Amino acid sequence: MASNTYNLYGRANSGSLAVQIVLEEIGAPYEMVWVSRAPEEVAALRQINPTGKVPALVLPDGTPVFESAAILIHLTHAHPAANLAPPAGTTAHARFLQWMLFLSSNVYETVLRSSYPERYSTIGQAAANEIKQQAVADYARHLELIHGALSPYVLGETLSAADPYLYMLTAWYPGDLAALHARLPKLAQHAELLHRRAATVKAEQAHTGD
Ligand SMILES: N[C@@H](CCC(=O)N[C@@H](CS)C(=O)NCC(=O)O)C(=O)O
Repeated sequence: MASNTYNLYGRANSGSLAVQIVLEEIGAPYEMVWVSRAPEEVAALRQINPTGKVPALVLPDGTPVFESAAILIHLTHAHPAANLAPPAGTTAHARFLQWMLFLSSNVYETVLRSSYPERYSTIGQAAANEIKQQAVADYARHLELIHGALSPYVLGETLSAADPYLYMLTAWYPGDLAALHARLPKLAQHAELLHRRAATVKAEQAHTGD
């Protein structure tokens, strides 16, 4: 009998959190495969995801998929009954794709630039401080932009896969998160709404530690 179970490759406090929340929201069966930063575990992960990063999702038919936005968008298509995205081809779906790609290519990018600033210069650590400062400023600017759209969710009244994604990325903000929430109250309300959901609670329990 064919399996209907997903395998989610993740690491505590990493991008696998949003995918796990969405799998929980859907109610799809999945197993977590925790990958540490140990070189042998990262080498094994490269068999699934050649970039050596998490998250990666192995679909029930055995196909591995990487890139968080692609995984999340795929899950909304594979499980339409969960209603985590508007129907494909509609204007509302165009808006959904816009924010998914914005989160992936802008917000997630600033997470990585602020977490690994030494990778963004040929002089490594020597430039890390300035690169990180600029990344944190860009991070806040991107969150400010999406804040303007929140009502209370990214797409309005209905939760979508963009919401756990935004929730995860906002929580990682490396500046003063309390000050950011005070300045962007709809972002604080969004975090509160998402934090209370049973799917988030369950995924966050699994995602503690490193
Ligand atoms: N564009 C990728 C980024 C994934 C990514 O950078 N993941 C981080 C964890 S949040 C990672 O694995 N970092 C390890 C490294 O860069 O060495 C995605 O959206 O899935």
